[in-house]
Amino acid sequence: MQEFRRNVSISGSQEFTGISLKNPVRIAAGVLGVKEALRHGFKEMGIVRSMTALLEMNQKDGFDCPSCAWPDPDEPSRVAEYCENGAKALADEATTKKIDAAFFKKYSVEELSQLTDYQLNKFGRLVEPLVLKPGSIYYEPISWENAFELIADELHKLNSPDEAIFYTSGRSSNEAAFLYGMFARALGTNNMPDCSNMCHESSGVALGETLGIGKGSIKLEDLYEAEVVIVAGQNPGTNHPRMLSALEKCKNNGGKVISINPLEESGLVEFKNPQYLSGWVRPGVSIADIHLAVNINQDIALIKLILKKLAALDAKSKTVFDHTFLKEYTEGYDDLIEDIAQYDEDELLRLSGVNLEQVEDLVQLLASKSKIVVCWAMGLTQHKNGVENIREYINLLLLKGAIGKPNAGTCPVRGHSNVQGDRSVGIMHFVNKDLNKRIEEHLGFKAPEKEGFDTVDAMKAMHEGKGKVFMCLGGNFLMAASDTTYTAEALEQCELTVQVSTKLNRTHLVTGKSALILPTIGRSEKDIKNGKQRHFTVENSMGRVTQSKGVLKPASDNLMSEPEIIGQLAHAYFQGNHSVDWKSLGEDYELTRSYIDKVVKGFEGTEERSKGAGYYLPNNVRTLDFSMLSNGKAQITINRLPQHDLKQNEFMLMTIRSHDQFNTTIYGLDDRYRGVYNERRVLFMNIDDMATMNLKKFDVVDISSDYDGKIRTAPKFLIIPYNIPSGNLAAYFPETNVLVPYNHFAEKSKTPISKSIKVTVTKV
Ligand SMILES: Nc1nc2c(c(=O)[nH]1)N[C@H]1C(S)=C(S)[C@@H](COP(=O)(O)OP(=O)(O)OC[C@H]3O[C@@H](n4cnc5c(=O)[nH]c(N)nc54)[C@H](O)[C@@H]3O)O[C@H]1N2
Ligand SMILES: Nc1nc2c(c(=O)[nH]1)N[C@H]1C(S)=C(S)[C@@H](COP(=O)(O)OP(=O)(O)OC[C@H]3O[C@@H](n4cnc5c(=O)[nH]c(N)nc54)[C@H](O)[C@@H]3O)O[C@H]1N2
Ligand code: SF4
Ligand SMILES: [Mo]
Repeated sequence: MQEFRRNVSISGSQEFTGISLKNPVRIAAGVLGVKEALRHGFKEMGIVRSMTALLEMNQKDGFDCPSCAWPDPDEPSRVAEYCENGAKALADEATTKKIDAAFFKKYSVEELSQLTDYQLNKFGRLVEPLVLKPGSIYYEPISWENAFELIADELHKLNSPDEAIFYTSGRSSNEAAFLYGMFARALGTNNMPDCSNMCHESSGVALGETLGIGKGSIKLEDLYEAEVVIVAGQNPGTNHPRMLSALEKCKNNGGKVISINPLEESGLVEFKNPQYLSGWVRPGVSIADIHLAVNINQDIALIKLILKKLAALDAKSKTVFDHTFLKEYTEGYDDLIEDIAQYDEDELLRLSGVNLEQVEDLVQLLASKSKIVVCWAMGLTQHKNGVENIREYINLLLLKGAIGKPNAGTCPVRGHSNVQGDRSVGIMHFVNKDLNKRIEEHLGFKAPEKEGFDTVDAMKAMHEGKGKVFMCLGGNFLMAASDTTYTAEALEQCELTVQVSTKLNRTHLVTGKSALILPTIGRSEKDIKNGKQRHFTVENSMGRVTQSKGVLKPASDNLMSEPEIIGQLAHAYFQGNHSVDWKSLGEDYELTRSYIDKVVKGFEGTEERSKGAGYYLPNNVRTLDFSMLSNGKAQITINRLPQHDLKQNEFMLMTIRSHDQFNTTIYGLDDRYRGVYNERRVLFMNIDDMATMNLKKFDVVDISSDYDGKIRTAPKFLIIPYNIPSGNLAAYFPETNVLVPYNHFAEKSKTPISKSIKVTVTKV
């Protein structure tokens, strides 16, 4: 085991917690969902606080749900415009439990690191700024002023601004993200890795290359009357629960829903809508009309098979593909037809692992429909060929002319509630020349023109001692990034690590020589300055910008808002010698918005326009403008079949979320939609594979990966027999991140291969 400067554990306890199995709950939401939501809320924050907050969540004059980025309807219902997991996220943030300096005096980082992530999160909210000094194992209180001075000093000591790295997790507001990104640039670096590097970066790249914008094209309402909605590599019942209401509307209007997923995820199978009274009594509706149990990372084989079959039908009738659309708006059709001709249908079917009749059913359906939406998430992005996966689905949409018209198009379902907004307002490691020009014009400084580090490069730079100050605006970098051991070693190399956070996590415990925790105000809390309540703005998964205003009393009087933290830090660093008045911007969000308005294209008039239902940012796909692409056309692409080269004893492992977690924040130990209770160290396996391996239910195994001759092991997992295609395995993230090699990632997007890790399983 790696030796760390402080004697910390990078996993915490790996003891089993007392598993029990039940039949998976197939009906998502419904009565149980609401009950679960209230149970979590009442327990964590008390009845009054829960009800006050829940009634204002996702309402026009309230706050945006801190959980996922699924959009709210134009006219939110006054009751229950939230879901179970939104309520859990709220309860987790608005908990009345707190950890102060006395707590950290009692428990050292070494002791705390022995606990699980679940235990760490449960302690409650961080309520005062804390410092971990070189050589010490105890956090102690520090004043805000001294904290900013400490960071400014370390930044001044750097040989180059590129030794500083500024990570962002997607929960920050547009205002905070804008200031943060501008501060990094003012300092002189584009080192801005963000959680989307590990998330939808593959989508951004694929969409940018083919359609000219790295975002989806549909609006929420488009789903309601779509004829076919394909949900690929996504588990909405857990991760975007209210999406099921939109899919239900689609079905009520006669639309068909197709699930493409190695797992039959609950919610897509049966769903009860808690918003309607009828949802309390009638049986659940089955959402998915066809479920294709594709093998992990064989979507390209499956879509090629579908395209081949559609092309054969089109060759006869010329009505299956939209030839008028193809001619006018796309490039690459002939090459694609030539390319798919070379594949053997039986081989594609074998690779994809799906059932032929179901493929035929889907082909028949697609042949006659053109209002088609493809929704996807991490099941497509987190593979070596993540970009190509998405491009292949886009091919299907383009061939059908299902782009740039109502009820059709692309829907990458974003993760964190404002991950899309953060990117829009300037959190990016690459250079945008137009943005830089506007920065110079309106903020009066020259932004750097050298590309910065994304997540993978940031890890490498720190590991090599080239990244010395690592600041995180939210998130839990250690547990979110791949290759936990490597990432821990990387963090250790830093002079200073700084976490702007709401809750305790492992990145606070495995740190640079010095470390700071800067506690901040949560989404649901009132952000009051000089007696006036401030609000901020966010962008949802479909590109709509709205306001968000908290309603609860903050966890402590000693919290600082994110924009203010950045403003004060920039002020401490520049000491007033800069073209930007950072301190005022951090305090006055209206002033910040007036700069966003000028500096970021599409945000003009954001102050006024973000009120009420808000406004949509420009989207060239919606107006069929592909002028930014080669020959002004949307691009049909040629994508290769993935090469896995699995050895005989190797399986393909995907690392997924349970129903009781938000990324690295573990709310509880149950995954009731998969029937697992009170344990997270589980490995889902097909029963035939269990028989071949001579394994029984609850046998204990180690999981290992071997990349470039390096063996990485996640020890002690319980075998669970599960309905998963043979050869495929599933386990939870982040416990299995140790297995993901830091240097294996998607081509072009550098998203770690968290959904297709080659592993072996050994009984212990
Ligand atoms: N409650 C809750 N909500 C969340 C989150 C959370 O942790 N908890 N996280 C948020 C974030 S940041 C994100 S990015 C999203 C994540 O949302 P999802 O992407 O839904 O999350 P995952 O659990 O990673 O699920 C991936 C799904 O893809 C499937 N899959 C895996 N590999 C393949 C493949 O090769 N092909 C196909 N077709 N399917 C595959 C898996 O079986 C699984 O159903 O959710 C957001 N919302
Ligand atoms: N193996 C594997 N690895 C993965 C994935 C996977 O599917 N498999 N998914 C990847 C994906 S999609 C993502 S997005 C990343 C997630 O990576 P991150 O965004 O880095 O991780 P989170 O777990 O969302 O961050 C949780 C922490 O954020 C802080 N926080 C919460 N709310 C706020 C707030 O309002 N402000 C501030 N400042 N802090 C706050 C809390 O302290 C909390 O502990 O993980 C990635 N890693
Ligand atoms: S669907 Fe997502 S944004 Fe909407 S209430 Fe649920 S968790 Fe929150
Ligand atoms: Mo994500």
